[in-house]
Amino acid sequence: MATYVVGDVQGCYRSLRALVEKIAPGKNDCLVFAGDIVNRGPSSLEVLRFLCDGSVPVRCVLGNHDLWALARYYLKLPPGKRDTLDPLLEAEDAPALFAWLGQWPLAQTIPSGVIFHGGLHPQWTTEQTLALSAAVQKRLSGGERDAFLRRIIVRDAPEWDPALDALEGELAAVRWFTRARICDTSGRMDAEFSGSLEAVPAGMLPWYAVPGRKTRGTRLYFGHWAAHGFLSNSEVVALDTGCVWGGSLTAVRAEDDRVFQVPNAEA
Ligand SMILES: [Mn+2]
Repeated sequence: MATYVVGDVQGCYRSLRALVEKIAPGKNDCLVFAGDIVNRGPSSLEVLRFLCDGSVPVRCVLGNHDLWALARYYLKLPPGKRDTLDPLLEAEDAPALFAWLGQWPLAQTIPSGVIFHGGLHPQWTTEQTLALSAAVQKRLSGGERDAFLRRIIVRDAPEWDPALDALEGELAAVRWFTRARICDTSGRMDAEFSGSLEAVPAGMLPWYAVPGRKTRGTRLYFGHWAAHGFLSNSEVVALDTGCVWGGSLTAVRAEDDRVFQVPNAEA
């Protein structure tokens, strides 16, 4: 009954298969993906088919690229720069694959903590984090899905504020869950920065390092920040090791922190 938490796959199917072979999960084990399972890499279609086919028990949280893929499919949008989603969008089983992808929340509980793709606002409690994720999951599974996706991709979400109404609050939450890396001590995020820890500008810090962060005490697992690199301590586990950029694909076993890692196997 082990839980393996896996970093950003981004369409790297051969690397994913190599990692799963290394883990050799039993049928009572579960792989939990930290989001961005598709795009940029060569084989998003094969990745989704593999995760969807039920041979390995899988759970996911959505990343920015997953939301972008959902938006491209349901809103019939043209490709963004460096998109590699066309074979997936044009597949005959695309309806089932996108229905599967669109079912996942932005954050979920695993036995040792909480997993999400990007970051959490320092003022959110763990309970509030899961409630915001559930609200967005509901929005994405209902009649407002397309209108909500359209708002997400124009990237006009406000800064998080507890006084925001439900819709604006959920949009601010999506931005945090899927795009956060750094912010200032008041929780204003810079969603464009993607550099290393050494390159974090003065006055900014990793979202998890903000003093007084209210999720302290819950172990947090996240991806999205390839230049950050792997980190595992009592508070956070950073899982994006840049597989799609020629790095490696990493998983951590929640029960004992054992690390499983394979080099990029796409070429
Ligand atoms: Mn990402």
